[in-house]
Order: sequence, then C-alpha cells, then structure tokens
Amino acid sequence: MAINLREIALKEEKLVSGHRLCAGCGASIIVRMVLNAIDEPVVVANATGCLEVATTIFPFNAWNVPWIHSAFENAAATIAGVEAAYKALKRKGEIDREIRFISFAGDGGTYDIGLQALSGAIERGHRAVFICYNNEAYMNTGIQRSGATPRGAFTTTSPAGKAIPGKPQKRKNLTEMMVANGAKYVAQASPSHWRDLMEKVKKAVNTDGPAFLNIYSTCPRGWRTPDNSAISIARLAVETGVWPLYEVENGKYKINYKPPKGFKPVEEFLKVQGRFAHLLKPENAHILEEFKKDIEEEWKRLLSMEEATNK
Ligand SMILES: Cc1ncc(C[n+]2csc(CCOP(=O)(O)OP(=O)(O)O)c2C)c(N)n1
Ligand code: SF4
Repeated sequence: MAINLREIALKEEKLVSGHRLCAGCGASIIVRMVLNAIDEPVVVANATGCLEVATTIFPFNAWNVPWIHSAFENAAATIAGVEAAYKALKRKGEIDREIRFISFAGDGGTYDIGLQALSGAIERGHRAVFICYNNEAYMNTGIQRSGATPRGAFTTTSPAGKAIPGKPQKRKNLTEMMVANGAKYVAQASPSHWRDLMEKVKKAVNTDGPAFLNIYSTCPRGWRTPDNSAISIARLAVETGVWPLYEVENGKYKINYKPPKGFKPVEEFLKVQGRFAHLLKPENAHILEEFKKDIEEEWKRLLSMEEATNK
C-alpha cells in the first residue's frame, strides 16, 4: 500500500497537459493524483462540469484512459453500467483482466443533481469509486451555490450584501450520507496531503464494493484566490478544521489528521479568499461565529464517532 514517489514520477500521465482548466485549478491536480495512484487499467465516467468541458474540447482530449462523458446528473449510473457489463463479460470468460472503474463529478454533480444516481449505484453495490472533486459551487456555469457551498460564502446566487451575508445555510454533509448509504469505503481527502490522498485512492479501488471519495478542490476563479494558492489554501482548510481528513472503512471511523497544537484560527483560511472577505467585517461577526460553530460541532462528532466505532 506504500506510496513510492519515484515510481509515481516515472509513470505515464493519464491526464495530460494541454487541457483548458484555469491555471491553479484543483481539479486537474486531483485527477492526476488519483489516476497515478492506481496500478490497474481504469475506465472513467465524467459528469458535465469544469473538469469535463475543459479536458475534452473537440477535437482535443487530455485523457489517456478510456473516458465516457455523462450528463450532469448520471456519471454514477454510467460507471455502474460499465461495471455491470464488465462483470457479465468476466462471468462468460470473455475478459479476465482486473479493471477499475471511477466516476468523477463536481459537487453540483454529486451533492445535488447527481445524488440520485450516486445513491442508487451505492445501494446496488457496484464495485466502483465515486469521486467528488469538491470546489464548493457550480463553477462551470458561473459560480452558483451548491449543497456543498459553506455557510457565508459568496456565490452569484448567494451574493453577500444587505439582504443576505453570503449563503445562509451550512453545507450538506454528503460524506456522512455516503456512510449511511452503505458505501464500503468513504473518505475525505485534500491534495495538500497528497500521500494521504493517494493511499485513500488505493484503498478505494481495492475495496470490494462501492467507495466514495470527497476531495477538496480549490477554484481560483470562484473562490477569488491567486492562481498559485491551490495547495496552500487546501492545506489551510485541513489545518483550520474546515476540511477534516478522515476515512470510514466498513463503518469504522479514523481521523487521519489531528493538529498537534490544535487548529489554526479559521480567519487564516478565510482572509486569503475573496469569497469570504465580507465575513471578516464587524457586521457579519455573527455568521463568522456560526461558521466556527459548524467546524467545532463536526470535529466533536468525528472524535466521538472514532471513539465509538473503535472500541
Ligand atoms: C440537467 C442539467 N442542468 C444544468 C446543466 C448546466 N450545467 C452544466 S455544468 C453545471 C455546473 C457544474 O457544477 P459542478 O458539478 O459543481 O462542477 P464544476 O463546474 O464546479 O467543476 C451546470 C449547472 C446541465 N448541463 N444539465
Ligand atoms: S472555474 Fe474553477 S473549477 Fe472551473 S476550471 Fe477554473 S479554477 Fe477550475
């Protein structure tokens, strides 16, 4: 299971350069890490969204693996169908290779419009890895809020102003929904902690059943952040408790990062992003307090789940 950086560096890239994702987009970094962590041949289904449109502008294609475009709502159904066909061919003795199946979708395609297909695929027990590259809004169509958008964030459909201070609701806890849905392996990861991320990918593809990875994906355009900050901001999200790294294997919780000296102040994460600039103004102090409370409650919950499931 160990990750060897030299071996990874020598591997052929499976998402090649020349795609048109924005400079500093987290999505391409994540896809390269995911695909480089897998040794077996891979088939990918990819929902509509930034990753899909920017990597497959006709007549060009940046994917070095079999790749299927799915609608915004059904990447999980697409890969479930491919996996079912593969199993049937294996049963008939027409194929004997080990192949892995992955669907990639943004948070819009996972938390919201793709949730039904995802939930069904997990319930039916398809052996596939469902990956959300989570940039916390509908970026491809111009930064609209999604179920993953955190409380207080500015988006074009939750603009911060006199009427509302950014998105009023806290984000949906999709990772927990996937645990409750019965996925065999569920994890949250961040590209800032690349070894942790790649080990989780290896575990996910080797799970005999559905696996779900929720991966934090910075978006310079939607988050109003500099192009060179994808990794540093993802790291701050982990170090401030905004994006806890944890995994749930057959119902057992494991927190993968516990800050040795406690979490950094969340302001360090917020102040480097234009989407949160208004939260640091005195008139929005109450939203900032709620934001902090959301983090504390989730952390407490995770600690107690870890304790309860490892007795
Ligand atoms: C059924 C349907 N509704 C709306 C759209 C328009 N649409 C295309 S991409 C997109 C947003 C995708 O957001 P997300 O899944 O979060 O991926 P991102 O673009 O942020 O990477 C929308 C609304 C669509 N293609 N299909
Ligand atoms: S808008 Fe955001 S998610 Fe889309 S390509 Fe640009 S940086 Fe990536």
